[in-house]
Amino acid sequence: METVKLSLQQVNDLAVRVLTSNGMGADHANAIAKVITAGQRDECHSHGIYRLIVCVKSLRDGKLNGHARPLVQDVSPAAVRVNADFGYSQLAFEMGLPVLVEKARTVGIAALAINDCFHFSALWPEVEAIAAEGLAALAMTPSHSWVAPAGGTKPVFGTNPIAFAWPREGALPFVFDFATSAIARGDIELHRRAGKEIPTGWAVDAAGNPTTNPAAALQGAMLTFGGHKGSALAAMVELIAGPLIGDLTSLESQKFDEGVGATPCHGELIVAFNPPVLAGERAVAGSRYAEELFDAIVGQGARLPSQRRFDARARSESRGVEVPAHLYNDILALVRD
Ligand code: NDP
Ligand code: PYC
Repeated sequence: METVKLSLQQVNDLAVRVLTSNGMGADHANAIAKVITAGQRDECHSHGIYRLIVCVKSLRDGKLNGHARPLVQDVSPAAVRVNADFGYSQLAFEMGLPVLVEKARTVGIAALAINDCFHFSALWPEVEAIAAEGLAALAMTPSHSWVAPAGGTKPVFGTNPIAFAWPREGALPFVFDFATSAIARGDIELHRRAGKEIPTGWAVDAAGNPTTNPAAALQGAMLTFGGHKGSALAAMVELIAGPLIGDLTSLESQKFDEGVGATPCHGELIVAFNPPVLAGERAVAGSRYAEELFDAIVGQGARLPSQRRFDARARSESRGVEVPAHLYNDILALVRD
């Protein structure tokens, strides 16, 4: 496959150029470029520069507010809300983060609810940003109704990711971040672009039959990971990152879209935990037990989640990234002069 080599700065500059030339405000474009560059750097291809295609579509279709002014509301000693004003979620997260961190440091546990946001990104940049402050973090968000419940064949849930980070002294944090569907929808879209089949178990076609055809999967229903267990977790994400914070489920987000095919628009829930407050004088022992847990995992040859990503990060930071030439050309074609 023909590829184009780019430095991380070039990826960032390209993302800003694509977004601002399509009418997005520079503050939003910079915040989005940061997470897209991080996705490409960490070889999370479903949430790297490929996402610019969907971002531009959403901007051009006029549903999204490219100049949104997020509003931060201090709701209670342990809760902050940011209304994203129907813009993308990144700027709202950046504005809510310091308030969330301050509250979690004081109270021990605090929640950031983001409302009315268009959401396309991976969640690990957010939980990692919280872990960098010495806090543990959990984040969840719905999407559009693309995923069938276990035992069914019709889409109800979003791909509903759950991300978690645990801060570690002198080491990169423990982080996982996965969709509650068998795979992110973006990965199925990338298979379709590349003309590759998908594995069985990811989706059914519109008639409810198992399929390995990505286009049929996108028109049918995706499946949850882990059968009824992933299905219950997907329902939990719908509830606590939807109605609990006064926002839409994936079914409602799909209706709001009105067939446009824009990025899903709904809410996001992010919770931060401060171990020294919650564990008190047991916090030092707690950190030791956590390290023993990680040692017991890697000590038998298993790997920690995010290790692949961190290895990719180190490579990309020294050598830059390789982007498929057809994807690079499609993205360049989005620039409006
Ligand atoms: P994957 O199935 O690729 O990976 C999920 C997690 O499992 C990662 O933390 C990964 O670490 C880890 N992992 C994978 N293999 C192993 C292994 N052998 N041992 C230990 N850990 C492992 O992710 P998904 O396709 O489910 O999701 C991809 C991304 O899509 C996520 O970042 C998610 O936030 C995003 N997404 C966003 C949505 C949104 O609405 N905004 C919706 C759905 C998904 P590693 O990365 O190091 O391999
Ligand atoms: O890949 O499933 C996905 C996804 C949905 C919204 C953003 N990413």
